Amino acid sequence: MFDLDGVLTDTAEYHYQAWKRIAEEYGLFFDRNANEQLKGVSRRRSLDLILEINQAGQRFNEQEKEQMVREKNRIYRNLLKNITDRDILPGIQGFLKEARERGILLAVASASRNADTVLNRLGIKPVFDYIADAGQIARTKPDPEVFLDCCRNLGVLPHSCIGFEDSQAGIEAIRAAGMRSVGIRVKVTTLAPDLPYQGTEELDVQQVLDYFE
Ligand code: B16
Ligand code: MG
Repeated sequence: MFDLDGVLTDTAEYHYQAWKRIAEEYGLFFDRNANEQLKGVSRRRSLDLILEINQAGQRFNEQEKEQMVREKNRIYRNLLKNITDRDILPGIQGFLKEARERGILLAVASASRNADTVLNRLGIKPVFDYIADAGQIARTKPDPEVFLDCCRNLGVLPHSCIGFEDSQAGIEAIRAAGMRSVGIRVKVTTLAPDLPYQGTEELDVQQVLDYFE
């Protein structure tokens, strides 16, 4: 099961640029370090984290917060127009192809409501047996809900699944689901991935399978 942003492609930069514009517009502090905390968490939770960092939770009413989230998504979706299959991270296409040839079921477990658009633009949607719909997932990572949803829809038990993640929240979600985790350049603060890699170009199907055998 694959996370999208940071594992299949790197949309984190676009998320960052969109939030940065919102932060500037509303006079809030936001930098790349703060952006790390936003990886893998939902759009609304991302805004709440930015407001927490700024101790500004009370400064905006609910309507304003909804407006900020809407605006951020509009900016982000505009940036997504730049994405093509050249944005698939190195090694990913070969890795997915080999896994598929070996009959391994593949799913996308992303917190992004834009996952479908991104996968379409990357041209890799048909590779997957199931793509979770973030709009139907109530609890964001580190809650295991999105991974358990994938297990249910693939008809497999969590302990026989491997999750690929780049975020700390994602690694915690995989662990909470009862699955094994592969980390892609995870900035570990609490829980380390079972099998860490420094980049997608290092991924090797046989090595991953041997490790979790
Ligand atoms: P959207 P992932 C996550 O994707 C991003 O890492 C996170 O930064 C973003 O806030 C979240 O998707 C929601 O995205 O605004 O498009 O619904 O890493 O879970 O694939
Ligand atoms: Mg991610």
